[in-house]
Amino acid sequence: MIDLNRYGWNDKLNQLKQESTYGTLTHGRVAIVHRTCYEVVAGSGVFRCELTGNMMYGKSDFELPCTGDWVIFQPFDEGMGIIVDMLPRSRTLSRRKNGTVAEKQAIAAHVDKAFIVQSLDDNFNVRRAERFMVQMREENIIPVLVLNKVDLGFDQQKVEEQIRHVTRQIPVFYTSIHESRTIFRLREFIAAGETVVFVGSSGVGKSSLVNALCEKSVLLTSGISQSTGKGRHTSTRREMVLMDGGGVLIDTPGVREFGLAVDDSGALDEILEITDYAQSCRFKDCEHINEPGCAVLDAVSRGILDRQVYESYLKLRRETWHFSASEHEKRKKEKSFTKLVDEVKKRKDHF
Ligand SMILES: Nc1nc2c(ncn2[C@@H]2O[C@H](COP(=O)(O)OP(=O)(O)OP(=O)(O)O)[C@@H](O)[C@H]2O)c(=O)[nH]1
Ligand SMILES: [Mg+2]
Ligand SMILES: [Zn+2]
Repeated sequence: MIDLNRYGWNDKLNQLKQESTYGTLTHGRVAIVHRTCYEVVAGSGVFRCELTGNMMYGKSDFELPCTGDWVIFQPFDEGMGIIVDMLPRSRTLSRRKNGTVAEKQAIAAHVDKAFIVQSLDDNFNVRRAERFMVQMREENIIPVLVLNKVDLGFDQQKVEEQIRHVTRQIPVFYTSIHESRTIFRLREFIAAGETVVFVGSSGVGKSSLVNALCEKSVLLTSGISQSTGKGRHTSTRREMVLMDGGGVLIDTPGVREFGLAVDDSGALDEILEITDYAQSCRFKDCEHINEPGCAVLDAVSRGILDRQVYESYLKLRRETWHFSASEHEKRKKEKSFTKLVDEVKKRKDHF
């Protein structure tokens, strides 16, 4: 028997299940998404499940189950099942799909915390961290910055200077898989039943950190494998594992680019601390570009607000505007299309 509470199951989810037409069937959490099937952890074991046609029909990629989703399924054979429903999502980590303007891709659902992992070598980049922070804040996921590979040595003062504004907003951890003390502190920060997703570039040590936290090799890393003597494994899928003593960890493959899928820049203003100043701008609709009496520009010129943070803000804001404008445009088109179909139907009925 598997205790699903350890996987984050709770009263609220149970309530949602009761509201489903299939409330009496088995529920479970998606651990891995394969091309055509889903590995689902349920009370009586792990099942390989497929979707019913109904679940697939007319759905965008975003609406199909992703890692971390809670689903309801009908077991039909030893370890096999058919997914018939998915519980409503909350706190879904998504990003803009590569090569699209406004298409969202779901990465992990029902997430409590996100560990934004960077390694303290060339990979360290505060602008990239800000980008992740904005996305997390938008979804009400708690962002946490994890600076890994401290054992390699780095200029601590320089790093601290660059992340000062980040430190004011979110927790920051310095870690190394070779220093158990740092792993211990990170583990303490993950409560039982809590879901943590790991994001960041390839090679920063996401899978290694998951293994270190679990105190065993549950995931392949690009380290040298002791059994084969070969190295260079880069993660290719999102995978959910359980940490001893509670905590659900979701590892993700490193991404080159993380396009924002943010619909309103409120989260951005807040996390980059623009709101603090914007309240004092002369005009309510001030865009903080060249307006007279702009308190944000004033803060920049007085050196209270770091110019690089301000520039990063403008850049990210442009991106969120672009995303939400295109999304609204898309919705409008869909609506007018539905209307057209309805009219055609009505006309048909008429004849
Ligand atoms: N020195 C040092 N090396 C580390 C540390 N953490 C991970 N590594 C090494 O960094 C390399 C990459 O680690 P992975 O865990 O595979 O990185 P990843 O972030 O999962 O990479 P992708 O799966 O490609 O996204 C491996 O060779 C690890 O052994 C650390 O704290 N210190
Ligand atoms: Mg990995
Ligand atoms: Zn302003």
